[in-house]
Amino acid sequence: MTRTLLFAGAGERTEAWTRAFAEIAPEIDFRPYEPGQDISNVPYCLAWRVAPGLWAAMKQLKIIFGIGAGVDRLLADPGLPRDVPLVRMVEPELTRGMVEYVLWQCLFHHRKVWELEAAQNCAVWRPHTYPAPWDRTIGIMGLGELGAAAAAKLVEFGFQVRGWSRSPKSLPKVTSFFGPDQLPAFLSKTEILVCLLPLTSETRGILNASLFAQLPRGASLINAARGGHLVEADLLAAMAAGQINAATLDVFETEPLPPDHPFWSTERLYITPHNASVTDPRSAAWRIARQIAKFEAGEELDNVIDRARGY
Ligand code: NDP
Ligand code: OXD
Repeated sequence: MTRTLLFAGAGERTEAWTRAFAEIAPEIDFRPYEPGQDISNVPYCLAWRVAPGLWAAMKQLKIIFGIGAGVDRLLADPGLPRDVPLVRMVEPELTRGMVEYVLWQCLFHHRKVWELEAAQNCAVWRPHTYPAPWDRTIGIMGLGELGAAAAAKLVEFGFQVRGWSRSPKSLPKVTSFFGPDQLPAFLSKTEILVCLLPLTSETRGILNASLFAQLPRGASLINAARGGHLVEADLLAAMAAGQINAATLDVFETEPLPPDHPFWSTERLYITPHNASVTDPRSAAWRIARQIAKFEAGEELDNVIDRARGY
C-alpha cells in the first residue's frame, strides 16, 4: 500500500508539516491538498477542518488523523466517514505546552496580577498579599492526557488540586470526583477552575450560570478547551455580579473573536488567541508514522475516538 498522507488542514503551517515529514518520516508520501488533485486512492488523511466534498472523494481512506487533541470540529462534519477510525493527537509537546499555559494562568490568577497592574498604573506601592499554594484550591475539569499532566504540575507547586472526570481516577495528591453527581462537591471548594474537557453533547454549555453559582464567590475561570463549553452571556453576568472575579479564555464560540465582542472590554477578562498549546509537527510526524506502521502490521491503533462518547 502507498503510504500517502493527505494534509487537509492548518493552511499556514503547511511548510512546517512538510518539512517535519521529510525529516522525520520520509517513508510517508506527505501531500498537502491542492484543489483538483486526485485523492480517490489516498489511504491516510491528516485533518483539522476539511473543505466540503473532500471526504467523499477519498474513497480508499483507512485512517483519519486529527491535527489537534480535540476532534469536535471533525465530528461535527456530516461528511466525515463513519466507518474509518479517527485518531486524535496525543504528543508530548502538545501536552507540555498546555501544562505551561495552565501553570502560567493559575499563577496569574493565584497572585491576582491585575491588582499589581492597577497599583503600578497609579504609581502606588500597595501591599499585596496572597495565600500559600496549599491554601489555594484549583479544580480541573477533564483529567485526560492534558488535565492529568496539568494537575501533576500544580501538585508539584504545592496547590490543593482537585479534578473531575467521567470515570473515577486515582492520581497522586489529586482529590478526584467523577460524573454529574459529584460535580457540585468538586465545584464547592474550587477557587480557580480550569476547563480541559473535550466538547461533546454532554459537555457543551457546561460552563454556565448554574455551575458558576456553585463555585466559591470570587472564583477565577480558565477555559483552554473549547468555546462551546462556555455560555458567554452567563460568564459576563457572573463577572458583573462578582461571582466570577476574573477569567482567562483561550477558546471562543466564534474564532477569531469578533472586534466588537464584549469580552474584549470586560475588566479582568484575559484573552489568548486559541494558542494555549499547539501540535508540534516534528513530534507529531514521528507518532503518525508509527501509527501507520502499526496499522499496516495489523496492530491496534492508539487514541482512536469513541464515536459514541464523542472523544
Ligand atoms: P482526553 O480525551 O485525554 O481527556 C478528556 C477528559 O475529559 C477525560 O478525563 C474524560 O473523562 C473527561 N470527560 C469527558 N467527558 C466528560 C463528561 N461528560 N464529564 C466529565 N468528564 C468528562 O482529552 P485531552 O486531555 O487530550 O484534551 C482535552 C481537550 O483540550 C481537547 O478535547 C481540546 O478541546 C482541548 N485542547 C485545547 C487546546 C488549546 O490550545 N486551547 C490544545 C489541545 C487541546 P474520562 O477520563 O473518565 O474519560
Ligand atoms: C487541539 C487544539 O485540540 O489545538 O489540539 O485546540
